[in-house]
Amino acid sequence: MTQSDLPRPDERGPEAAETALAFESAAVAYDRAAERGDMLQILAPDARVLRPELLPAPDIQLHLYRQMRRARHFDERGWVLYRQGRLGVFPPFGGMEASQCGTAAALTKDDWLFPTYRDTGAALTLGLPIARTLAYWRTSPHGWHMPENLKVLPFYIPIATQYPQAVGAALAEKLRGTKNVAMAFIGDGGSSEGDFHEALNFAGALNAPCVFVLQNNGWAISVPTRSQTRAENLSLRALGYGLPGVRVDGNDALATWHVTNEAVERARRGEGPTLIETVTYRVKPHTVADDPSRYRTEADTAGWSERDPVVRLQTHLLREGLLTEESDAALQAEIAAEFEAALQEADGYPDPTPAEILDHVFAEPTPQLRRQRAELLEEA
Ligand SMILES: Cc1ncc(C[n+]2csc(CCOP(=O)(O)OP(=O)(O)O)c2C)c(N)n1
Ligand SMILES: [Mg+2]
Repeated sequence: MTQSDLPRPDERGPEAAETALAFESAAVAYDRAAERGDMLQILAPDARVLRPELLPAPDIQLHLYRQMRRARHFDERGWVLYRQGRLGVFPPFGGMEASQCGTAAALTKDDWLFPTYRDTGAALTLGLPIARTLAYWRTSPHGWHMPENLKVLPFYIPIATQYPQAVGAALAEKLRGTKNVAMAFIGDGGSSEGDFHEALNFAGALNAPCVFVLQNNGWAISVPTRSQTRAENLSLRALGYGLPGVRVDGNDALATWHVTNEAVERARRGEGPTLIETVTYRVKPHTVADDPSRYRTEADTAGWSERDPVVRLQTHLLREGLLTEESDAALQAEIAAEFEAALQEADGYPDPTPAEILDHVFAEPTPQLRRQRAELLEEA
């Protein structure tokens, strides 16, 4: 069934109600988690400080704000560039910056990051250059290589394969006797795949220094979290594998950083892996090519602008005097200039040639790849 075959949300019959299991919408689940206190929050959606004893140091708070602003800027410019035909497919992540930047900011450049297609914000936070990231979403080979000083894997498109691979990287670090960790991202949909469960078990059994981030953004393309699993609290899955499972407000960057920093420190001390569920929402379409009005109503998306992670931290920093209107404007201007310089760099990369698609698949090309390459070159 393709997306266009789906009934519009208002055309669904009574059977749709029967499939609604644990909660009515992601917003209801989020508010309930906040009320019950089974999701760590340091800042409330209106930026009130709920847990003053957990506030990170001011320089960390400012770092998180800067990274979220860089990510938000990329996301917004990404849309425009796509519309101008200057970017290929692009999975937007606007609204999920705290979930991505707050977690990735707990790593250093010696650690591994295994991002999905959704996690541009996490990769930028750890230092993936903007120009290469743009090249990746232009499907240019210039986006396929990671800088030498960075252990960020290319954005994974196949769902969940990155999880067991991250365990392998973490175990390699352990065997070498380093303190480095591997962080892997997955979505709510991906957490229903076998690879997710195998990775958690494998990491637990071998005490791998892994941090598993599960971004529960309410949707796996057109399938809401509530109907792809009966479970409401996905962090509890960790218990089945003997790991700590933590649930955190995925729109509160101070909270995502806090829990991730603790998990990273635990892994560095040799105390093994942690699963972190960030409760957030995919405000934007699945990709720039998706039309969410085919499968969700405005009622489902209502209320998420009041929970915006960037505005939440901005309000807090302004209140605390860590940011002023002027320093904020200067920061945003600096970020915009950084992006435009990177865009210029990416525009300067030569266009890929068709045969390049086969390069770098294996260190030594197989006979089949050599044959296909020759055929492509003949056609070109
Ligand atoms: C192994 C595999 N199966 C199916 C797909 C098709 N697919 C692409 S995105 C997606 C939904 C993933 O949802 P989720 O894990 O919640 O991540 P999100 O898009 O919300 O970030 C699916 C099923 C795929 N890319 N790989
Ligand atoms: Mg999802």
